[in-house]
Amino acid sequence: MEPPRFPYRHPYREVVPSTQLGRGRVDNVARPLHYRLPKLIAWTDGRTHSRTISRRPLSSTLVPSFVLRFTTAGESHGPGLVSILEGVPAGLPLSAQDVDRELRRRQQGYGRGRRMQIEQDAIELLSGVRAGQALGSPIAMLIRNRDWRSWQEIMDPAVREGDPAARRRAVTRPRPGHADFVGMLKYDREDARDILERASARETTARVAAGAICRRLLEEIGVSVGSHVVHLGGIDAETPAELPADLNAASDASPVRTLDSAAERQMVELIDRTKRAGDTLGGVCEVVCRGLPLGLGSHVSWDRKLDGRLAGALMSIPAVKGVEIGMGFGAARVPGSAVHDELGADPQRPRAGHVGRGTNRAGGLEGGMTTGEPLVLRVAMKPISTLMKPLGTIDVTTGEPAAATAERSDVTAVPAMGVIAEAMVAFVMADAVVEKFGGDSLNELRRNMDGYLSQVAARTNW
Ligand code: EPS
Repeated sequence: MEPPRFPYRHPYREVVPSTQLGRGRVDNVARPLHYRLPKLIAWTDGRTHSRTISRRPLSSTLVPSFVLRFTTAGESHGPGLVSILEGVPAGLPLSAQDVDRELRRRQQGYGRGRRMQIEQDAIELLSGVRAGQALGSPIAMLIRNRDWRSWQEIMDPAVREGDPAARRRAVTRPRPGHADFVGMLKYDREDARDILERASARETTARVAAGAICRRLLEEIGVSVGSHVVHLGGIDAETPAELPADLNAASDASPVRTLDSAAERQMVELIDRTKRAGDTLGGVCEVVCRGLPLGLGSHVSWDRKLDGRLAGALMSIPAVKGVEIGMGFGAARVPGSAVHDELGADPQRPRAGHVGRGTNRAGGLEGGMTTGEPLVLRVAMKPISTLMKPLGTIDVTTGEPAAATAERSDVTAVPAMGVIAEAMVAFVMADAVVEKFGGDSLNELRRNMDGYLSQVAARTNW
């Protein structure tokens, strides 16, 4: 695969409320949120600066998060999935449809198996939202598995008469590349189903639900997150010099979520051929986040750097094996003059500190902080490890050589992975926004962000 070509042009318009420009305001303080003490300090000459004292919450995710937290629960063929997101400012306009739209996007994509025809993912909002607005309390969502109907006997949480006989379809031939084998030994289980049900990528439904709420928060401050497939199973997609302003409208229109129609045809054919061969395919998605103000994240400590927070979040997606930021690995091959983005004054770019860079090889991050340029990340997924023409393994009941279990599965889930990657990026960036601007309510967050942007504007009024 060719190294990614940079720069792309990412057209977007910065939306800056008029209150942000030119004037400082006496906007005293954001009240402390659970984990931090944000303070916006106003000077008599109208300038403001913000100070933040952060304390890390006990995070239940892999990723160091500072204010937002989410956790998921649920097995692939159990009764349903649960997603709980905490730390969302009160007053965020929110409906179940906002989340369901994203869940539907995740279910699309050529190459999925029959399961996606069975499920019609939608949330039931259990808490944290009233009359279309977030309350600031934990938001709990339930997504029922329609396939549960066919699995009640096998997945029943209760002991059934005749157990363990009723559950004889035990999975004992672990799939190479899956969590099956190590999970069975580590958790002392005899049936790999006890592992694979939770290791299943079905769990990503609950992530997309949490990410959809984070996306709503970002939208409120003029930030968008989109993705497209740039590679699938050996086929590169041409990326246009200018990405469409509405990236997802363009990529979602393609069955493989790519912007290159010639590559799309080849990818679809390849998926068909691979299915006939009983094999699976991986690929690469690009995620782009536009409209971010400069200065989210921090250079001061390892766990506050956004590079690590983003890479950790993305690498936690099942089957993801690599993340590149900007030029990524390509930056290691060429001299610095071909890597770093030169700065020039640009009065049209208030969110980038009135600086234009011309190129965005850094992918929107310097020193672990946003530069105000679009955030550009590439995420690589390995092929799914359930092969209909199975690889060799052992039967753990006998230790004898065997063909690995071949359960119904997908040929590829790369198009869906882009949507999941968007959700994880939305979570990390929404966390960084609330970390920087604080606020128990959306109004408070907006005021703090306005004050910060006025301060930046005052410093860069060249
Ligand atoms: C998956 C196997 C397939 C996928 C599933 C992930 O499910 P099943 O075994 O029921 O056919 O469809 O993905 C989803 C259910 C989903 O919602 O994305 C696996 O083993 O990881």
